[in-house]
Amino acid sequence: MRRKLAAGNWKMNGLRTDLAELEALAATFAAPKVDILLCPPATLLAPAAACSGPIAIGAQDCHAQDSGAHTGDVSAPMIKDAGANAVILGHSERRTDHGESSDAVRAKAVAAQAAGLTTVICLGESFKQREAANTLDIIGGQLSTSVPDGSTGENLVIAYEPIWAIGTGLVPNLDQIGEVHDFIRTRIERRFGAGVGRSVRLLYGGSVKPDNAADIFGVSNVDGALVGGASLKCADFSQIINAL
Ligand code: G2H
Repeated sequence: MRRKLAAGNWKMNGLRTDLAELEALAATFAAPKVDILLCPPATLLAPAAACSGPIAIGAQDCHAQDSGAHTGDVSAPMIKDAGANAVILGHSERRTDHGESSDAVRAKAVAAQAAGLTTVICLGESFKQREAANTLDIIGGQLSTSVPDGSTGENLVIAYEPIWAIGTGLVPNLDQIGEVHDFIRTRIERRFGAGVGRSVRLLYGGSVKPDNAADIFGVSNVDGALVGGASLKCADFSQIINAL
């Protein structure tokens, strides 16, 4: 039985004063019935980990190497050292803004899993690709290349985030969400075997809000959500978590 997971992605938002939202969340969910993960910007990882209580803390990216001459980058061991235990990888904003290929995402995931981090690997099609009926081909390709061998139900979470749904208020219909999640489940069962394949959690991401979360969580093979804008405020994120 997979434990539900509500993950928040603050993206490039958050100053130290905003940790009050995390503290409020930790107080609200002192004994959570689901797993909760919050991914603030790198500057807040250590202070967030110090005040997050039962809420796990994750980063939003990492480098593929553990250390070295890579100005501005943060490595997986550094993230672990800051008190975090997860990292989002391959978000479409990284793939688009930083030209990250699925090969690059896999290299980062290998490093992150070796450092003991859970990797939340993001996949998603553009609107043009969906209109051209290429969604499953795109997702299948990203999935096979981005996810490393050796992944398990403990160190891998997959987030399906259609690019056109991110921050737009647009959401695929429930059949479309179910089709992609079922497809991902089938693929990972085939690759990793039924045991591991059934233990990996699949999240939906893209404009998840308090008013649509319950419907989305009712879709087969949706084990939770990766939430952007609505994770910034405790009140909104709490409603989404309670819908799980
Ligand atoms: C998708 C999501 C979080 P939002 O990027 O990863 O953001 O919920 O704001 O669409």
